[in-house]
Amino acid sequence: VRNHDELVTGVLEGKRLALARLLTLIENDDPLGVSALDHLYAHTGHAHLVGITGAPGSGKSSLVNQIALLLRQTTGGQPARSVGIVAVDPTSPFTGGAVLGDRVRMRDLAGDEGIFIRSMASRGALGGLARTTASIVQVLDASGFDVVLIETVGAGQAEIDVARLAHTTVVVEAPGMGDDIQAIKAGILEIADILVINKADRPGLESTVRALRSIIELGHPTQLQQGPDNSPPLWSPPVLQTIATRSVGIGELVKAIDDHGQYLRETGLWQIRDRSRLEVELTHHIRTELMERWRTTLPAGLYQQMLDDLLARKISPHQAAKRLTQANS
Ligand SMILES: Nc1nc2c(ncn2[C@@H]2O[C@H](COP(=O)(O)OP(=O)(O)OP(=O)(O)O)[C@@H](O)[C@H]2O)c(=O)[nH]1
Ligand SMILES: [Mg+2]
Repeated sequence: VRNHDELVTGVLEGKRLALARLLTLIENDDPLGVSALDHLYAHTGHAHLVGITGAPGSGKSSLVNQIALLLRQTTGGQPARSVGIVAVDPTSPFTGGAVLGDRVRMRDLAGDEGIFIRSMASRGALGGLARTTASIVQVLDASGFDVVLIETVGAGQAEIDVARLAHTTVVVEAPGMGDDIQAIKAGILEIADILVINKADRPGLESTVRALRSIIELGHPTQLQQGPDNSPPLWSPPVLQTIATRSVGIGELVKAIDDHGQYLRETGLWQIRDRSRLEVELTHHIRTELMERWRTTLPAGLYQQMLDDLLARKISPHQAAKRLTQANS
């Protein structure tokens, strides 16, 4: 894959080599990647973007593998779907057999043309984790994958931002984590459309189920199934149980993901979520553009001078910012 057109055509045709090449260009902030993205953008907007987030080791990768395997089959009246997978900063690999005990099925996943897996290290994301992930997801979307699964470790704001890229966010917990309600990050629960307690074969399941259900009920009273007046019915996040290593509960999880997608489309929330996501992206690009323009016109030395003055308490940060932004206008 040499030039721009070849890259764009290759991605639109779902060619793996072109896909891999473009994703690398994007991760490296290469201008060729940016211009290819510009051309691909018109072809995005079809994939169901599903975020899978949760504490380290809760079984996200195992679940992603299982979900992908099931989506490749015709299930519950749904046709087989192609699946793009983005794993952000994975500590456990998707390929190599360690994730799935069943090596035969792992081989199926690795050799399946309808599945594309991309792992990215957050440290390597030059343009910021959320933005680089957004671009990678756009490429997979344009390439025609029906579902894009995005795995992130739910730890900080960056991961929550990544989760916000998704139409549907699945938060994965494991038994024991729910014992201490304080330990459950409110921010993570806030973004959950579906809650999964994986490792349901482990002790402590009941108390985790209870803890999560009570938190959900606080945020989503069951009496409020219908919102005020003509507003769409509210979505109450289901609390599901899975054993990823034994393929238990995966059908219910995939059904919940499909149901949520259908709910978003029927209520018009799909569009609303897309719009607010795109607004965040637009604002980011504007900020970057303006900063770059501002830097190039800044008088030499003024920035360092202002920093020195700040340090010496001669000027406040607010005053310094004013001086710096007015210097070039
Ligand atoms: N007992 C049990 N073990 C599981 C289950 N699901 C996953 N595991 C194991 O838990 C470990 C972690 O699983 P992963 O799928 O790598 O978890 P992860 O959340 O992706 O981990 P990170 O990406 O490192 O945050 C592996 O050893 C899995 O085999 C389950 O349902 N039951
Ligand atoms: Mg993982």
